Amino acid sequence: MQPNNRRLSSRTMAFVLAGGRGSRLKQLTDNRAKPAVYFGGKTRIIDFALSNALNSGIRKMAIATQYKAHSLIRHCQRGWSFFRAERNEYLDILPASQRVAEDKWYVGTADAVTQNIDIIDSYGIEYILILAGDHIYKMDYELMLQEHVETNADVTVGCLTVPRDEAKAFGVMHVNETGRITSFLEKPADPPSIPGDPEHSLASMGIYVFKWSYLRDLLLSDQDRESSSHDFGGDIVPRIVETGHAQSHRFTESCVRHSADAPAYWKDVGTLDAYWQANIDLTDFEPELDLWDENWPIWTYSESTPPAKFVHDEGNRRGHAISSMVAGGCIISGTEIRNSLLFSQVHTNSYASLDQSVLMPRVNVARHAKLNRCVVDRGVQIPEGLVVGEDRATDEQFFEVSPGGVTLITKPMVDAWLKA
Ligand code: ADQ
Ligand code: ADP
Repeated sequence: MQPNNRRLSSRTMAFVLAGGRGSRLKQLTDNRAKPAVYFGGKTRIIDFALSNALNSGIRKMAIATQYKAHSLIRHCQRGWSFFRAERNEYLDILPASQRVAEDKWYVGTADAVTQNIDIIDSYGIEYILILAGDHIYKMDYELMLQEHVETNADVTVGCLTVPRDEAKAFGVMHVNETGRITSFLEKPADPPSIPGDPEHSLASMGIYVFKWSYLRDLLLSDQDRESSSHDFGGDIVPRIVETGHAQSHRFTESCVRHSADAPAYWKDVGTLDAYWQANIDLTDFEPELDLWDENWPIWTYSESTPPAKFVHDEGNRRGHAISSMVAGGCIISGTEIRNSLLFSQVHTNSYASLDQSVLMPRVNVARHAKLNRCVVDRGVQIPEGLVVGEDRATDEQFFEVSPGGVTLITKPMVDAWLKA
């Protein structure tokens, strides 16, 4: 890459859409937006998009929030407050606050940008990169910006190949040999496949690059269109595709991977099963998602904690964890832990065991508890003797069990179990 090309990122802002609920994550998003859900033992989902932007050289960011935004806002304020206006760096949190009309929250993703046009204007940027705050991946956006400029496109859409039977959840496109998008269907019931590859479709990642002056005009004209749902995938992108000026950018060209032959990693951890699997995959001998890469760190807010501690209990049972990730502040006393992921400040006690489970911060596991294939929400006190993951019918009585057999445990569920 030419050193001067890197300057595109310095003329760009990242606008992160973080307002959606993510209802397929069940009770995990009862109190927090999907981008604020914990992932990977230390971070939250939104940290991936923000870290990609930062590592790509972008120093101006805004985060549009709406649904249950409190813990998301708190996290961003604590972890992402190092931007300095005197160095021309900004990070603004933009809650839906009915800035344009008194009766309008953010109606759709495009409307979240429209309602903040004046703030974006004040950044003095040339390009805007629209990101979703709810995907796990590593990507150098500078390469996408370069393709946008080199192909003289009005919009550039990040895309990747997905199995055709999963493509219903995405915007699906066809492209020509130069990467121009020739058709775009938002969440089609019967997704078209890639020509010559009937098993796969080319899906939009929901991330877009525009020249700001161009998008600004388009949004203002879209604002009054009765028929528009003011959504990028539903309205804005299909309109530009019709003009022939929409470009695709393949994720494989711009992903950051730890070895050239490693697959490109991108996950929408939108369901309980996908969320659990992506977390547990990190306990693999060599995980596909490399969180150890010093050249592409995932930044986050983390509490100041002492190191994790493993202790023999008084009966000389060894607290130990095998093929697991254990964050700072945890105390593992006489517990056997396998293939699990423990966020900070988790305390576990004698005779307990954890297998293939994800425990969010400040969970406490009392004696004789046994958890298998569980996701435990922040702060839950697992009572003495609770056994989950051995008998599906019993688990379903009190907890949320996914189609793939993963059990979600939250505080109200444990309260109900205690009362029964
Ligand atoms: P979806 O992800 O289904 O499809 P959407 O629900 O609009 O689209 O969410 C996109 C992003 O915007 C998410 O990060 C969400 O949190 C956020 N968001 C949703 N509504 C918002 C609002 N009113 N205000 C602020 N933020 C909001 C999109 C594209 C598809 C593409 C997939 C890829 O429309 O074409 O294939 O992303 O996942
Ligand atoms: P985090 O997402 O940081 O783990 P919590 O699990 O503590 O945060 O809670 C998520 C969000 O849910 C909080 O930021 C708070 O806004 C809201 N919340 C949690 N418990 C309650 C409650 N009892 N009443 C109202 N809001 C709550």
